[in-house]
Amino acid sequence: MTLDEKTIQQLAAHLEDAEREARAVAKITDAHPHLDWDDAYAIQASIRARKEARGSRVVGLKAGLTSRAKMKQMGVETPCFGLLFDYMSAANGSEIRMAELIHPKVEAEIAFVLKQPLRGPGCHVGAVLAATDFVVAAVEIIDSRYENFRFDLASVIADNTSASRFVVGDVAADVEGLDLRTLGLVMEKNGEIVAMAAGAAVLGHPATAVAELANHLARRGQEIPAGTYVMSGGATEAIPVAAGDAIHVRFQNLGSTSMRFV
Ligand code: OOG
Ligand code: MG
Repeated sequence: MTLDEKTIQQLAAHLEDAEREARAVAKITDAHPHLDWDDAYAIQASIRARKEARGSRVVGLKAGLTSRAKMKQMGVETPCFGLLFDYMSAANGSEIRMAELIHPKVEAEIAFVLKQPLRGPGCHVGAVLAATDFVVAAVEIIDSRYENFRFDLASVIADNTSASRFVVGDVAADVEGLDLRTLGLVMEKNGEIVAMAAGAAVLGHPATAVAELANHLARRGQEIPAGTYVMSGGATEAIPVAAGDAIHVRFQNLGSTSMRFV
């Protein structure tokens, strides 16, 4: 840690206000170049406290920067973890209002819903699969609060990993009999294919992202509770969207997920 409690709270307010007012700000490491990952997760926790005080609730967890495509696109090599709040959840097929967002991008993800808690250290793919109730298709709408969507790892963690909206598919699949590594997905924007991937794009197996989240939380004395919805991170690079765009992602075995930006 390099920051005092007051600075952490100030930076949390700064980033959360930027989100609520849908306006981009300079990345916080410009003014605080020594800010480390612990500072960044402390800022994220302070954002959580602010939202909970206003009545919002955490409804899931996310891993990000877990695929080569995403790491290369953002120039960051280490996965990050963030929080999904109730107001971020949008129904499959619904409209997403651009006026509430800054410069959104969409990414296709495989999401897990747990039936048992997961606790690190040493959490691995096998433990995740054993604890999984079912998997579902998901699309995350990320919206960095930073100008030009440019950041470093500490800045993006503090900004709750660009979390903004997410859409969950309606097919709940048992992991038994499903090879999540070869599960394919195809993303279309306005009827044209813009990205495609297989589950293995995410750390070799998307359950690895969930295991890494459990191991990350263990370092903070926490676990992933039973029942948690966890997004494993974009398998493809993120695709920018504008008002009028329709996104449709077809997942092998998991149905499809769509939304329209208005
Ligand atoms: C950070 C969030 C990354 C993912 O799935 O890789 C993320 C960003 O790229 O803005 O959610
Ligand atoms: Mg994501």
